Amino acid sequence: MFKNILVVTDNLYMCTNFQQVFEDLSFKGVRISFAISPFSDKNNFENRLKFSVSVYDLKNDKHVKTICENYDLVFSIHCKQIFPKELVNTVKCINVHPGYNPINRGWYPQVFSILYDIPIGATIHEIDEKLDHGNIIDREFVEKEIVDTSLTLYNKVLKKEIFLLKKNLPSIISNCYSTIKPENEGKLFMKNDFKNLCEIDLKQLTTAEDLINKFRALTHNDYKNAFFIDQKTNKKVFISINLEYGE
Ligand code: 0FX
Repeated sequence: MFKNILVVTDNLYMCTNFQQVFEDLSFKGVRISFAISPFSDKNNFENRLKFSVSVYDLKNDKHVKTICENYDLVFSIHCKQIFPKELVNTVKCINVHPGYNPINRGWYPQVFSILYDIPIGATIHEIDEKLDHGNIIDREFVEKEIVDTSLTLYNKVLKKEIFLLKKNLPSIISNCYSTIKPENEGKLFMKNDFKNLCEIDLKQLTTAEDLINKFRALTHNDYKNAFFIDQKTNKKVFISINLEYGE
């Protein structure tokens, strides 16, 4: 049984849900602490969570040493920093990933799932030295519909992550879970792959289907993702798309 758990996160919604799942399962004699990376704002987290969080910079050796000395299980719940090898080789580290490993490794999996028509889901896995790569504890697909945009598909993935956490947290904390090895190296998309998608070339020939899928993949709430440059004003013009089923 793990006794001292640290959750490192940069996602308030997932952090709140993790905390709720943990509380509902009422583990006896298990201490849990929460931390954010330097990418997040401590005041913002503490005001919303009503408890204190530490700030750990996983690029700082002293911070990593502190984690290694004080915790026996560390979760990455959408932490924006990569766990360094000193950490993953010293303490059991587990990641909750908004994609189905190994086919959706890396950044913004639902974006690439829509764009390249790849299946999508969520995964809980052990962290090794490579990104979204370690042995898989559990994973499930979510259903993608033709009217899904990045936002609606992302929301389904987060729901699946919470479902998987409820299902697997007892065996993970009791250290009696089993794992499977990812079948292959899968696909890995990085933040730059996303950035490179955003500018639409007005002269590029494509099919209507591919263009609609690109707009679906880049429509996420108020984020200004897809854009083209207006020839007259030289200004960026941002684009998002709305889809709904008819009768
Ligand atoms: O926390 P998170 O949901 O997840 C991301 C990565 O996808 C994940 O693989 C990694 N483990 C984690 C640490 O970071 O990311 P987010 O909250 O920054 O963004 C959520 C979604 O919002 C994203 O999937 C796509 C969308 N988005 C985000 C930004 C910043 C956009 O469409 N445009 C943006 O500029």
